[in-house]
Amino acid sequence: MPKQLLSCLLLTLLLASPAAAQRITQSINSNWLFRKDESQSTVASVAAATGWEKVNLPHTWNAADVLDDESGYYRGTGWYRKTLAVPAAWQPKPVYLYFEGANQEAEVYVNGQLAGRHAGGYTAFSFPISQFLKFNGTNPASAEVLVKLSNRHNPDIPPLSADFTFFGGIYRDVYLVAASPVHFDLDNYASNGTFVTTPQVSNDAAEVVLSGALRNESAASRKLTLLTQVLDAAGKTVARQQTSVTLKAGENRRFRQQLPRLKQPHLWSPNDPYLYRVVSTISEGKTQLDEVTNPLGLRWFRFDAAQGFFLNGQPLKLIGTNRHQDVSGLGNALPDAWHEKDVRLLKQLGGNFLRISHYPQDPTVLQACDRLGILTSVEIPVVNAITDSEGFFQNCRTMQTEMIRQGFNHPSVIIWAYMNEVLLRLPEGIKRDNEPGRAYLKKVNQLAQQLDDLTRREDPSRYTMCVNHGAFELYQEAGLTKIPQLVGWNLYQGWYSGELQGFADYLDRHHRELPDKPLLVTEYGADSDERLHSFQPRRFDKTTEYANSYHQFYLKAILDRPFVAGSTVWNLAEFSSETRQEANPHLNTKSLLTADRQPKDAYYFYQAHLLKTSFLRIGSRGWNLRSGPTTGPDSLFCRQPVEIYTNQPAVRLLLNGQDLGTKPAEFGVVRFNVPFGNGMNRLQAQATGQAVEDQADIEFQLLPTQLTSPKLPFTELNISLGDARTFTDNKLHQVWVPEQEYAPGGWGYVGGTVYKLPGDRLPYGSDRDILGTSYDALYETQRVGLTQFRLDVPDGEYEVTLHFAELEAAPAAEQLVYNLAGSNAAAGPAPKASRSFSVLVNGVAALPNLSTGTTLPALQAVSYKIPVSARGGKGILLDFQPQTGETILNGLQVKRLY
Ligand code: GCB
Ligand code: CA
Repeated sequence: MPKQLLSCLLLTLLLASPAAAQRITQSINSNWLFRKDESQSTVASVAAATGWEKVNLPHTWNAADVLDDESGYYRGTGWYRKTLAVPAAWQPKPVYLYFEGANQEAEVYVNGQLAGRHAGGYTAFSFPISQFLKFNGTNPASAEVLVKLSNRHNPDIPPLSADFTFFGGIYRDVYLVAASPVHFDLDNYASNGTFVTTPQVSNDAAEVVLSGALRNESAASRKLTLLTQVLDAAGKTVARQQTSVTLKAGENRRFRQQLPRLKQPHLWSPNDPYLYRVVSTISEGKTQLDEVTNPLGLRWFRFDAAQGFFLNGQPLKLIGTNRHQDVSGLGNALPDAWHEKDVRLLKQLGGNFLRISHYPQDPTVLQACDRLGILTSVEIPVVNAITDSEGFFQNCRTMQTEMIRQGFNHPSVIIWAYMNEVLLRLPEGIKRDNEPGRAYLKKVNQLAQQLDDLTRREDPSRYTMCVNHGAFELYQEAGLTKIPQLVGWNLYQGWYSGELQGFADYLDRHHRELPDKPLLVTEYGADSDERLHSFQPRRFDKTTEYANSYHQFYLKAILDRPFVAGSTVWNLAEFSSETRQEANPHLNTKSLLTADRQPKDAYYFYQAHLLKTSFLRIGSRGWNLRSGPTTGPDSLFCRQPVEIYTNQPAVRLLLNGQDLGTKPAEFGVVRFNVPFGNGMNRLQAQATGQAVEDQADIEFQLLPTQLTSPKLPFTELNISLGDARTFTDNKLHQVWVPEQEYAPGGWGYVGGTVYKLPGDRLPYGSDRDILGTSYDALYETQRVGLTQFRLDVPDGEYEVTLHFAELEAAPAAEQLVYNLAGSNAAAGPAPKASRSFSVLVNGVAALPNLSTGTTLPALQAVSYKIPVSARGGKGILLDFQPQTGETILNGLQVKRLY
């Protein structure tokens, strides 16, 4: 009988052998009880407590917390409990509780006894629990599992602070595992106890090595066979290695199996993510006792400081995004399918690289990357700062080890990183150039060196990386451009500071001054709130248009420089950052997708550059409700720009069937100035090269420039004061237009200035969270010191709504109660002398006493709706009369009733 057939037969026999000897893994996500507990209950007292809520895992106790208007979220203790019925047949088996992750400090009790503790919210952990189980004959053992969990700030656990929400909870899957007493190591940092390496891979051959440890927990010595097979995607065995081992009772033995070389291996790459499987079994005679399987992708790679990244000998520019585990409404408690969906959205973008930041994520993410062909960098959450304590250092080392061992067998991983912008927030009292500052940098250096050494020891086949913010000398001084093999830069020139060109200059500086150090642009991005648009986009205005020009500049600079090995946009999708204020409070909107994963324009722009198939897409998908004044008093259209993204040379655009001409693409973008008419506008774009086309319907609300124009009767007007942007409210089907100065026949303010924060502060308007509204962007801008607002509307009955928010206020005292960590919220403007003023509507003192603190509470949206008649051709006149301080107006809506 041929050998292969024999082994095949043997395998069949083995598989048919009693299942009881095999390892059993089952998720135990359903039917937990949860209780928030600030009173520091004990294990004994909490069990008797009332008020338990039924939950399923994954679960976070902050999902709703972050949706409300207020800043801050619960950072404290939560308890979980569940009663398990452990089958009697498991009595001889080692039983484990396995947590994919729980944020952030866990104590796990079984039947009242401590099974284990774990620090850190982003790596898996598992504890043996057999010793706590009380079996009684043929009855299942009942196991009362109690998990005490805290997401409170702990100076010894990273992250200390960061621009994302530290959702508390058991937010990933939990499993119960029962193994045979003889098994692969189950006590190795929650890894599966086996590690696949590929010391040599080429087009001709591949070497595969499996190492790990075997454990005999039985009372007798055992004669065992360890068999490892490599199966191809079709399930055919292409390599096998069998080893005999005798394990004494209680023995834990390491092993290393080198498999016969694979000839002409099918390589793994983003275009062809071919996966083999490595199946390893422990058997005793004909009985299989344990089995683990691992994915195997055969590839080799290197980074070059001058030429970038090479995969399988070919240059490959790494392009992609960062990604948080976050979906609004769910927080971090995502079902696996959400993780998978995000990776698919990156693949559909044309990306080949994911920076899994700022922490290791659900195992589903690396599984999906292996399968879909996305290369990855994974890091532990040492963000913004460190604590100079042995506890902190130890936790970092443990996390790094967990991350590496748990993710080791994923072919998608090419980088292990360990710090993100660690010098962004120097601790209190510490200045860069004072003695404590120098000592602090030294500590940071020591930690980096420890983590780098550890990583190279643990996994010499991947690269190490440290990710820095754009403070070149500071990171050099701390040694962080020297210690790791790769340097990642998070660069925001033209966003947080300076001009776009500063980005290109920074890259060139790195190349000039650190010519031997490969670099990646690990972050870059600009906030964009899909509701905000501008024709004079500028830094920090949060408009789609500014974000578009930012990405267009950055991608070009990246592609133009072969020494830039890769880049990842910050971020794939919008994510929760509870401490943020601004136009969209508690949300970071630097992303290619909205929180509901709808593409922003920039997503299409990247597709135009990255996809290999013909691509053409009209931008403005999220801006299909527009408004604007007629171009000149007599026309019935308004010209506004539209961007089209394509990898074709030129595009022809039709508006309601009428040809607007053909224009060439410049760096993937074709720009048209479209004369939008009132109502529906159908745009049809056709690429000249290939037969690829796209269509978009844009509704336009054309505004009369002369309000009495019979051609375009006045209906309503929504105006954002102190603002040069338009704001589309899709839910209410309304568009707010920027303020303008009054001109006879039209509408506008008289006098005053645009609200600006004191000094050279960046933000657009105020950057404060305005309470009592989800239209923060509108309330954050304001006209100050105006004397009138006039609208020369035709005679009729109207309703005017005036919107105010007192922006001059000290930071709210109750801010960030639970956020002991530093916040991103910039210190607000100092309180100013309070104001009081009145507004007369067509001569009537409709709002006689608007004043700070009473009718105008600080940072609170306030609006007043007032009916008004326009008579005798006098239109609507609002008079703003100050008593103390200056008058203000944030928004104005005028609607004709009849
Ligand atoms: C960064 C941080 C990231 C922030 C991002 C931002 O540099 O690494 O965590 O979210 O900037 O949006 O400011
Ligand atoms: Ca999971």
